[in-house]
Amino acid sequence: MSKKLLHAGPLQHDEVLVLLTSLIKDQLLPHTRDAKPDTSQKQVYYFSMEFLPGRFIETNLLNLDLLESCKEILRAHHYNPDLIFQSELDAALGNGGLGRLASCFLDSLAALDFAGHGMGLRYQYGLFEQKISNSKQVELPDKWIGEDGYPWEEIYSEEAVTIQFGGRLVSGYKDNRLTFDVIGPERIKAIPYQIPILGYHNQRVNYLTVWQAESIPGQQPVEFEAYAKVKRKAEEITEFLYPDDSHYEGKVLRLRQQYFLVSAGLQRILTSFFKSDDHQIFDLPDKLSIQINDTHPALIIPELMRVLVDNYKLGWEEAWNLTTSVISYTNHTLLDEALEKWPVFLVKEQLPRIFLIIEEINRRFCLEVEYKGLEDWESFADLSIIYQENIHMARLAVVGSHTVNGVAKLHSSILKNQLMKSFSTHFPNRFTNKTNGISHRQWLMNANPLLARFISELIGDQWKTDPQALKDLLKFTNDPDVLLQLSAIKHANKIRLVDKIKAETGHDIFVESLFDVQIKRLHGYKRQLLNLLHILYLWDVCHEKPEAIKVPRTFIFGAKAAPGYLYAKRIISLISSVAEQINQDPLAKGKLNVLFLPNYNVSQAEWIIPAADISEQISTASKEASGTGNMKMMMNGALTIGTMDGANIEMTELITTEHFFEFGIRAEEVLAYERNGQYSPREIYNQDLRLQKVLQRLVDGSITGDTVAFQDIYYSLLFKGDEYFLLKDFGSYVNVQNQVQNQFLDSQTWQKKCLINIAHSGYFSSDRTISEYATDIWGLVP
Ligand code: GPU
Repeated sequence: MSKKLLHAGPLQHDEVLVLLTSLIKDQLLPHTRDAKPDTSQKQVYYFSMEFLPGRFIETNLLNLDLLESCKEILRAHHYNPDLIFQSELDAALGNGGLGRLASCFLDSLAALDFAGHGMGLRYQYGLFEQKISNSKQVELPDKWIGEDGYPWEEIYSEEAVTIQFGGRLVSGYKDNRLTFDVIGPERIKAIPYQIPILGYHNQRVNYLTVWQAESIPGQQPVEFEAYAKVKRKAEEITEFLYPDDSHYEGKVLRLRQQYFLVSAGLQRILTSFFKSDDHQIFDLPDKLSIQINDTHPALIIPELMRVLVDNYKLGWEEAWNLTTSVISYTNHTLLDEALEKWPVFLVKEQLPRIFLIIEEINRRFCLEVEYKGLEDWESFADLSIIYQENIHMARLAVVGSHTVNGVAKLHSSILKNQLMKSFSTHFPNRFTNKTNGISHRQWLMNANPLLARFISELIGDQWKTDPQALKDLLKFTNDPDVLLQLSAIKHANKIRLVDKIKAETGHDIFVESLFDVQIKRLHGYKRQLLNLLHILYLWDVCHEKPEAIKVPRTFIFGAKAAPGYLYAKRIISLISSVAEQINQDPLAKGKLNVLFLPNYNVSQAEWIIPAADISEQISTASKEASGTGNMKMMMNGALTIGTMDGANIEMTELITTEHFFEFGIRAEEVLAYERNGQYSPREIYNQDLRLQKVLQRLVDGSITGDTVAFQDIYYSLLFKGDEYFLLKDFGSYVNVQNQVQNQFLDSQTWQKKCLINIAHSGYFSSDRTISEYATDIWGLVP
């Protein structure tokens, strides 16, 4: 136990947390059923370079059915449970949607009583902490592991494995087989740490295993400098998370991270598999499924082949059948800049045997296609896994998996019918859709206890284990009392947020205003800039026709930009600068308030989402694979303003467009413009006076007093083609935003729409998503 607890007197918040954590970990876990994994059940491993669990204390208490009683006891002893829970560190081993999805999936796997585990990396530094200084993003290291380690994890030093990089490949011939030996490889130790993932009221315990790299003692050269270098080179593998979201960087360290994860993870899985005496290698597909979260862990395909062929001496065909039966791949983006392509020379140098296997996979695949006739393919250029000195990881992942899925209907359909058309023609049954989901335990029960309690008062507790039962709320759509209470809950959540923001930033927010929220990573395609253009427009209205602003609004932004993504950082500067000007403009007072909340993360999201009135999901159609923030806000009774993109489309199918603020051009139109190059932002600009005024503000000095300050952004829209079609969608966005304010005036109708949104949000529980993966991809029996 922590040394800190040895003082006399009342316990500090973090000390109470230490006690609660140890209580859960040490006392409760050994009594739960699967403290030792039951290997007769098929095991699923979710391989991901990112996990974004946030804090565990409330989740674990909730799952153990101790949350309410624990809160009561704390209150009885004059502790504020919220303050205690908030003293837990927020583990940010991920960037955004992809990592958070992985964590929601682990939560659902355990809740549905599947043996489904996570495999990831234990980065010493998670996603950077963001500060805003002089309107600019500043990145600070996120040292999330405390002095006493991380309270939820357990180290298993004795189960460390060795990972090999580099070396010289020597082929030979033995027992009628080709053999491959790597001479003089660099060897690095991988140490597993396990974080328990508890099921909801079902006593299940699964694990998230995260690996840490260390140098191997005894191997190091004795000379100090050489020793330090070797140690450094090993440890740097798990030193930090690459802060890029949906963007790929061909850095050798990232490649080493990826191989380190798959090689370590696979060794652990196979060791545990063979612990059961009756398990034979050919049983693998019956006992094991591996899901890869985007292509980041796609090297598991050649790695499993290497192990089966070189270590277990299987023939290529046998090994290939096992590999493709075990592995399946989820694609999370169509954006070209996010599709990983590893330079051949890097892979050859770092992983010589793996490279050879990829070449062989590719050789056989190309032959197979050629044999069938090349007609579906333009040329080898669009089918070869290795092309122009690059390894196309998405192609490798498709060829080496039995199932490939996208994460929302539209995305899966573009993936199948456009981006990977030739592949889906060749493998007609391989492509499928699994629309994303979110954990309703985390995002409704934990984040919004007031709403959760109210829902249970109305329809009982069934929705907690069967979220689609939220539909029972539809009975109350015309009940004025219920709608009034719903509005009171939103109000209380808004006060909770306002107080917190006041305490942390000193900023005053008008609670009665409409809270208009855009929280997500900063990306050109997510179009935070379009939101800002609308704000600039409203600012003009404040000056020219103030009576047109009928509803005061608070715009809330939260977003981190990848440190190397300069355009995204410029938009953060712009938002912060505009916020500063508007918030001190007397003519905007009581009408417009703009906030950029620094350091957006999972814990912040838990405060903001229950307080949102409007959820901004305004990506350029076809660019957002799914989105999951859209689902979280819907479930918490916000109305969505959005384009027909990602899961927004399914949302409107559930609730009808009457309960959704739709705007903007459709995906087909965007894709057509991209093909024919005929989009002209200039033309739109010339015809829209509002737009002219708004864009002039970027270069007339009215934001910072400096006319060149935002010239680059102005240029990107007017002279550099407006890649994300902001000007094209500006008019319809402004119009629909105007409908938003008109409808907000009629509180009862508004609340009715909120209720309808909540009632249909059960479909977006990750329990539904995971059930679909389980049945359709992993072949699990519920
Ligand atoms: N996404 Br690829 C990430 O967050 N990071 C990535 O590296 C890649 C995708 C997101 C998608 O942008 C988002 O639309 C989706 O909802 C999420 O993955 C989960 O599927």
